[in-house]
Amino acid sequence: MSRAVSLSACVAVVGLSCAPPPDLSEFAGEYAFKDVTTSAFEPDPVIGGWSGMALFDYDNDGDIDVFIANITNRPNHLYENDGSGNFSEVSNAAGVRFTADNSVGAGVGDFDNDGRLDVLIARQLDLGGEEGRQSVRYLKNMGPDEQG
Ligand SMILES: [Ca+2]
Ligand SMILES: [Ca+2]
Ligand SMILES: [Ca+2]
Repeated sequence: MSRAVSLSACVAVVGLSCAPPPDLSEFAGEYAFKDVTTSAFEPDPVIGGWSGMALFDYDNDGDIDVFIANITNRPNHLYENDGSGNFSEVSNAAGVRFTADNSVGAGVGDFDNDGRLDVLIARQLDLGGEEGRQSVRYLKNMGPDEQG
C-alpha cells in the first residue's frame, strides 16, 4: 500500500487528519537524530490515532519495548524490541490489542512486586458511549519475570 493510499484510509477510517511525516533530510548535519521510523517498526505504525505511549521492558529480556495507547476505536499496540532498535508488533500474542478501547494514555509499574512491569491504560469513555465501562484498564503482566 502506498503512503498516499494509507493516509487516505487513515482519514476515512479514523476521521483525523494524518499529515505525512516531515521530511527531516533537510536538517541533515544540523541534528543528532535521524528519522528511522519506517525501517525500525514492522509493520509501519502509520495508521491510528496514537494518544499515549509507555516505554518498558515488557518481556524482561533487557531491552525497552513500546506500548501505544490508541484512541478513536483503533487497537492498542505493543512493539517488541529485537535488541538493536527494530520493533515487531506483538499486540495479539501479548493480549493488548483491544479495539474500541478509547485509550488515551498508559503508565507502567510493577504494581504487585512480582518482577514484571504491569500496565495501566487511561480510557476516555465518552467516545464509546457505553455505560458501565471502566475508565482505566489494569493489565497484569503474566510474562517472564526478572529470572526469565
Ligand atoms: Ca524487552
Ligand atoms: Ca527484545
Ligand atoms: Ca507486576
